[in-house]
Amino acid sequence: MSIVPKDVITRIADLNFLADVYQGLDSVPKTLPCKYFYDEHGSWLFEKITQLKEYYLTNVELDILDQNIEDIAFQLGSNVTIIEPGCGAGHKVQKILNAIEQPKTFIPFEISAEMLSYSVSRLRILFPHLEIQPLEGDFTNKKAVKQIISETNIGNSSNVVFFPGSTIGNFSRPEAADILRNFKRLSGINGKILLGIDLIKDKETLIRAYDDTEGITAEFNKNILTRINAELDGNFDIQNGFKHKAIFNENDNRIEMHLVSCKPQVVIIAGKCFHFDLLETIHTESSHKYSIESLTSITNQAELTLEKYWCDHQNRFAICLLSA
Ligand code: AVJ
Repeated sequence: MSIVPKDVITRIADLNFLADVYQGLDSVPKTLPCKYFYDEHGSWLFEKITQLKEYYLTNVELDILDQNIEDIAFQLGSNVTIIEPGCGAGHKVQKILNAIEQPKTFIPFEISAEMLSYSVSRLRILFPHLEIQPLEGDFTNKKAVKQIISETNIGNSSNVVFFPGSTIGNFSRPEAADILRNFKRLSGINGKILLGIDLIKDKETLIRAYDDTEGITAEFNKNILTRINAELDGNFDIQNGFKHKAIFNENDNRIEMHLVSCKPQVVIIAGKCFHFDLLETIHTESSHKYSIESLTSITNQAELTLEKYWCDHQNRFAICLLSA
């Protein structure tokens, strides 16, 4: 880090980003954390992805919610507090808040301050009588979760942790079990977790969902390089240097997104050089796919019980109700 030019890195957020990028690109094989896809442009690209025909996940999950909303609301009970880690704009929770009887409080838990204030303002207009208590923070951080529990009285009520969208898929299976353990703490006494998972299906459908014909996912993947160039004084050749690739890793039942180097090349980031061989890849994201059985092994590890789940007719996606 000593070689970072003085005037280049000015913000703490940039420093964390830089440290993660250096660590990832010094690893063998090279990696970059997928959370850095989501700056303003990346979040917008992801919104575009959710509207692609090939990316079935979002629409199928919204349909499952719509088709089963009465039963889901019944299972969640009345007068509950809903916590949504990584809530984004809050479009999915809107359906839940509409359906349950007298929701008590909504707690959006979000790492991006801009996204958090946007979704809070939006939901305050839609639900003027609902109490909204925004929490800014990283739900993967155990310490942050502990602090929230000790500073609020979340732990003493019955809450629902809502975690839709297959976000859990971005984590390895041991990490996923850890996150569910954290959520169990957040859910309080007799707490519940409503979790969206993408189900294992044929390889072709999965790869199409992560390598669309319009190239939006490719642009989303490359956005991490665009950010490194803009924010960390990098010189990636975005146009011709790297190609988007999606593969299905059958051993781990996960889609992997990679950026493949089209040539032997050296890239400089804030003064530090990284060498890439021809066809060397940067692994940028994993998206784990589940069966109900493989989910059960994770919920067992987190000492949670799978109470009920709702699927679409083609078994593409499932919304699962877990209880503490
Ligand atoms: C937002 C993590 C659920 O893994 O399917 C979409 C992100 N990556 N296309 C996913 C994503 C490529 C998405 N999640």
